[in-house]
Amino acid sequence: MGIILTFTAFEKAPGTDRGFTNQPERYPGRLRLETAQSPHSFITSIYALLVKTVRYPCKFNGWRGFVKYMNYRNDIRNIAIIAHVDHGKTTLVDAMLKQSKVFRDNQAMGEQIMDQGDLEREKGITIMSKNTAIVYGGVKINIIDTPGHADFSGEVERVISMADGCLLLVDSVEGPMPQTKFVLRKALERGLKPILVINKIDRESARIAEVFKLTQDLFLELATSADQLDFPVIYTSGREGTAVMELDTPGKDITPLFECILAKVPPPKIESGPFQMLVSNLDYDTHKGKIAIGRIWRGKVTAHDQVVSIGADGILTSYEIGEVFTYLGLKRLGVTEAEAGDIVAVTGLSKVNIGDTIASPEQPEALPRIEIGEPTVEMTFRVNTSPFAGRESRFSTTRQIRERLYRELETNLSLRVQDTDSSDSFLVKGRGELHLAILIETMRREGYEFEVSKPEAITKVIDGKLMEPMELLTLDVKDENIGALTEMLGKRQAQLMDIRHDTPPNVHLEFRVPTKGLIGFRSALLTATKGEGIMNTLFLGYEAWHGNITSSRNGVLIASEPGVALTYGLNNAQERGLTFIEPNTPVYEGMIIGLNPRLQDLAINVCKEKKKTNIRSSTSDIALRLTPALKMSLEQAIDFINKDELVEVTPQNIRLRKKMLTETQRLRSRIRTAA
Ligand SMILES: Nc1nc2c(ncn2[C@@H]2O[C@H](COP(=O)(O)OP(=O)(O)OP(=O)(O)O)[C@@H](O)[C@H]2O)c(=O)[nH]1
Ligand SMILES: [Mg+2]
Repeated sequence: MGIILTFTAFEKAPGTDRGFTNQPERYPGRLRLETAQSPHSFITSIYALLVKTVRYPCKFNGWRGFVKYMNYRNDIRNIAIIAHVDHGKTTLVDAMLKQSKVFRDNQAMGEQIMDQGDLEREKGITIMSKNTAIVYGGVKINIIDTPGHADFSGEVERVISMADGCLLLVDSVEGPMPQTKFVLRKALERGLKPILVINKIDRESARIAEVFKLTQDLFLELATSADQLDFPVIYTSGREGTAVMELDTPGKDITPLFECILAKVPPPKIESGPFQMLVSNLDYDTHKGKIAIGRIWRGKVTAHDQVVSIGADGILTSYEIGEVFTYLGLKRLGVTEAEAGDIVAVTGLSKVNIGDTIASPEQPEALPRIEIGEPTVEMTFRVNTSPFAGRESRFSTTRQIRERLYRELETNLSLRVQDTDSSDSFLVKGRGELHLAILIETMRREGYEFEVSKPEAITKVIDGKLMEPMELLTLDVKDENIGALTEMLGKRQAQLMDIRHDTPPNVHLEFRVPTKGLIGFRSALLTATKGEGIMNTLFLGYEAWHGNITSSRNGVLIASEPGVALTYGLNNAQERGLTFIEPNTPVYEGMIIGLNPRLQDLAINVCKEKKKTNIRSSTSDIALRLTPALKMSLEQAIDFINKDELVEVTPQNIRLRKKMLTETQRLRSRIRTAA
C-alpha cells in the first residue's frame, strides 16, 4: 500500500504569480510526498515534510487530503465541460480562470478567453476543444472546454477520455437540447461523474425548475448505472461569475462550483509502474515541433526519457521525450516531471498520432484507442480549373492540396480524405456542412485555392441494401412559420415527430429527416423565418434509402461573356433576378452571378456597355437604381449550389460557377442526361 501526503499550506511561490506547483524544490508552496510504504516510512515521510516546510517557510493554511491511498491523486481533478452549443461553456471557463487568479490583476482578460482561433472569435463558437487548469485550495483542476456544435462532436468524443468528471451545462431557458443528449450519453458511457450545472440563471425568462425536471428525465433515459442518477446540481451565471447550491441564496462568486468539483469529482486513479499515456490531442509549435497532449495513466514522465509510441497498427516507434509541460491558465508550464493522473503535453515525438499510446519501453502496452462516430456528409475538393486559376493564391497544385488535406487528418479525427479516380480531386468526408466549411475557410486563409462541390449525404450498402443517414431535426420558430416549414420539409422527406407550444408565439418542432434533406435547409429556414428560426440536428443512425429528392432551388443567372461586370450589364441582370456581384467584378463565362426567379438557368452578358447613342445626361441614375449585390458567406455558398455547380475558393474571393462553363457544353450534357 502506498500513501500520498498532500500538504497544501500555501501562500505564494516566490517569484511567481501562480499558486501551484508539483516541483516543491522550485516553488515550496505545495509539498507532496508519496514514499510511505510502511508505518515506518510513513513517519519518515512526515518528518521529511516538516523539514521541507521549515526550509521553505510558507503560511500554513491547513491540510487537505492528508493521507490518501496511493492509487488516487487527491491534488488533481480532471473535468470536461460539455453542453449544447452556446449554453455558456467557454464563458463559465472564463469565470473559473478569472476567479482562480491565474491572471495578474492588470492583465487584459476579455471574454471567451479560450476561443483563441480567428474563426472561433469571428463566429463566436468553440471549434477545437482545449485544455486549461486552475488551482483551488491546493488542488489543480484540469479543465477541458469542448465545442457544443454537433458538427464538432468528434472533438468531444476524443477528449472526454482525459476526464473523470464533467460539468453538464444546461441553459436555464432553453433546457436540454439535442446536443445535450449526445454529449451526456458519451460522458455517461465513459463513466464520467456528472455535475449538472443549470447555467445563465440571470436570464429573465429562466425556468429553472422545469429545466431541472427535463434534464433529470434525460439522465433517467441515459444513465448506465444507478449511481449516475445521483448527480449534484449547481446553479450558475457564467457571465456574472456566480454559482450557488441553493437557489434562494444570493450568488457571490464561483467558489461553490470549485467546492462542488473538489467534493464530487473523483480524484484521478493512478497506477504505479512504467510510464503510459494516451494521446488525445496534438498541437504544433514552430520551435518545438509536434506536441502530444494527453493524460498519464501509469507511472511518470521526465524530460529526455526514452519512450515508445504504439500506433494503430501496433507498430512501436522509439523516441526521446523532449520537454514535458503541464497546464496552468492559458499557459503550458515546463516541468521536470509529471505523474499519472495529470494531463500533460510532451514534445519530441515527431510521428505520433491521436489515439496512440506513449509508453515506457519496459512495458509497451497500448491503451484502448479513441473511437469516433463516422462522418455523414461528403464533398469533392479539386484543383481550381476556372479561367482565373492560379491568380490569387500561394498554393494551388494537386500536390499541395493533397498534402494539406492529408495533414488535416492528424488532428481532425472525424474527417476522412480519399483519393478519387481523377488525380486532381479528393473526396472529403465530415460530420456536417459546418465541419467541412471550417476546413475550407481555414485552408483559404492559409493561402490555398481550390474548388468544392455540393455536399452530399454519405450512403452505405448494408446486406445488399442502400442505406442513408438519418437525423433528428429540432426547430424553434414562431407559429406563423409552421405551415411553410412543414411543407418545405415534407418535400425533403421529413416526418413530423413532435410539436410543443412554448410561450406564444414560439413553437418547438421535431422531425426525423434524412441527412440529404438537410443539405441547403439552413439558408431556406433563415429565409422563411426572416433569420429568426433556430435549428439543431442530432445523428440518429442509418435507414433504408428513402428515394431521391428533387432540388427545389431556382435557376441561376450566368455570365455569358468573360470580362468585367459593368453597371449597365448588371442592371439588365437585375431586371431578371437577384445579383451576387458588384460592378467592376471580373467575371468569366460560366460564372454564376445571380439568382433567377424561374427554375431554368439564364446566361446574361453582364459586361455589356451602354451604347453611346443611348447616353443619358448622367450615368449616376443607373448606378442609383442598382440594388446592392447579395453577398453570400462561404457556408451559404456551399449550401446554395446544385450538383452541376461548384464553389471556387481562393484567399481573396468566393465565386460560384457552373461545372460546364459554356452554354454548348451545358446543353450537350442536358441532352445526354435526358437520353
Ligand atoms: N445571460 C447570460 N448569457 C450568457 C451566460 N454565459 C454565456 N452567455 C452568453 O451566451 C453566449 C454563448 O456563450 P459561450 O460561452 O461562447 O457558449 P459555449 O457553450 O462555449 O458555445 P460553443 O462553444 O460554441 O458551444 C455568449 O453570447 C455569452 O455571452 C450567462 O451566464 N448568462
Ligand atoms: Mg465554447
